[in-house]
Amino acid sequence: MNEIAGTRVRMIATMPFDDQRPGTSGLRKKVTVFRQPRYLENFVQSVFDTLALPPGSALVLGGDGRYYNREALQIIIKMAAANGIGRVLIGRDGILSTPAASCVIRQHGASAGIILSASHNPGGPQGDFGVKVNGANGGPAPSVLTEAIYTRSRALSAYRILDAPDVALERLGQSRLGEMIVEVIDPVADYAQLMESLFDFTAIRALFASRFRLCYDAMHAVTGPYAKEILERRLGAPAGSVIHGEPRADFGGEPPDPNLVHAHELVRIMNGPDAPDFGAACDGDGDRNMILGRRFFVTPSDSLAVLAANARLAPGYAAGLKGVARSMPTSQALDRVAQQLGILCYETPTGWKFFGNLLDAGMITLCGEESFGTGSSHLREKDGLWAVLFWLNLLAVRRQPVEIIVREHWWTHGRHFYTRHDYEGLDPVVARCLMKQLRGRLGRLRGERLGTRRVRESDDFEYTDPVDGSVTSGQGLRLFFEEGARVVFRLSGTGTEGATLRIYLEAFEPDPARHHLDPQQALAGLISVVHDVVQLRQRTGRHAPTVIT
Ligand code: VG1
Ligand code: CO
Repeated sequence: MNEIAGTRVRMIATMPFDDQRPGTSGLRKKVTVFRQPRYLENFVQSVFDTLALPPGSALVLGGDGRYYNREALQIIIKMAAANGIGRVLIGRDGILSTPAASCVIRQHGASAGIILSASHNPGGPQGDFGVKVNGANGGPAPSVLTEAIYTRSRALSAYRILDAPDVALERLGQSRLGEMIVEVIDPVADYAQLMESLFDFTAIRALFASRFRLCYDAMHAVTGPYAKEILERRLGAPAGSVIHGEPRADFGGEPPDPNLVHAHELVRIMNGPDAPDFGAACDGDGDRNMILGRRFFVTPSDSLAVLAANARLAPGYAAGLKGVARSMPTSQALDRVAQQLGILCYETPTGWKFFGNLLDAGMITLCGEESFGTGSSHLREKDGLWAVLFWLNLLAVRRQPVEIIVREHWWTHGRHFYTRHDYEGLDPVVARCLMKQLRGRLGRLRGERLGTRRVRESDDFEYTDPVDGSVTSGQGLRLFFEEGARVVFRLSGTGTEGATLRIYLEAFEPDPARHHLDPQQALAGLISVVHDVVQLRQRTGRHAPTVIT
């Protein structure tokens, strides 16, 4: 046993676990799973072994404040010290939103980061927990690395931890743990400064000084302190503009998921008689966003396209966009903007990690996903508050209602009707079998007429990264119909219970006379086609999706 400055490094024998394969966004499991003896330790040691950081490296640590955040952090801090990390930067009280962690890694030149979050999944003792690993660029570890971590986790026989008391995380400043420096930092400062450098805060302050009103729902999650500092203190939004701004370990008992179902109070306010001009919400760890106008919902795919089309209005993007990217299931509204701007639009698999190379190589400036994720080259995670500030900047310049801005966008570019139907909690065997059989039929479906539409093309999405040439296959089954309509089937990689089937539906409508339609109505034909083609009811016993977004 080694002695480090009076504290002992202990090697603890562990048994490998076989279920520590990270999914779309880190390792996500029930809290009860993470609290099993040696479970967290096993994964974290696998991370340290795989990263193999040079001794003395700096590591950023923080989480979304959910149940088990603090206990897990104390374990990770002691393991970092025992694994030769030179310095850890930790958000006060163990708090860092996912985008803020990305920001801190980049600004402080850290070699890596570990973010504790299960994003928008429920919190509390019976809820979910998660561990994400980010690299020196501030972005999620690429698949090769997460696979290597998984391989290591199945072979590990011992982990290293410092025998030391817990570290105080309440006060800013430096302390020592063995030979490692522990630096507790303000979780908001670096991030808020970055936002000020990108957007026209003077114009947004002037907007708030007029009669403009905002309702921002932090969903009792990590963005509360960020939103209060930036929106209320720095930008002058009236006190109370931020609702549910106190972070809680169980997010107030509801999933911190910014959609029309879970952000119900915000939705009620925005649909009410005296609705504010602008509504927004972010998720548990602050990387997702939902944008609302008065009695108007902006789909994430449209939001991304509108931001791309208006990017020059924000000082940080005044020079124009180098290129853009969207995850494959995200609607093709962005592609039309890119075409008009004369820039390339890349199509990547689901998950933010696939944008990292394109951003690092300077090939894209803006990117996003249909799942309420939007971001840019300013850091390497999707960024909820950033999207809200981008919209505020746009509204401050254009001084038009959100709804008018989106309708004008449709008028110019045409409307991509879009919806996602999720079937949650399916029997994993049934879900896998459904996908397998559809995959087997893809070729035969080509040219066939389904309902009123003909299948023009079909495939199983495979991505070749244009930067490093790596190939990622099996990323979603696609049916392309005539006139740009499309259906995509994929299984979720973030759930912790059963399997979730996601069905993404899209149809293009150039005719402004039809732009007022409800997406469920406009897509009704495609929806019924989908049910028939995979015999959804017969196989799953479900008559309707669990969640529609
Ligand atoms: C979901 C979304 C995906 C997103 C991921 C992580 O993944 O569909 O677009 O990148 O969540 O977001 P899946 O595999 O369940 O479809 V977050 O805010 O949970 O970090
Ligand atoms: Co999230």
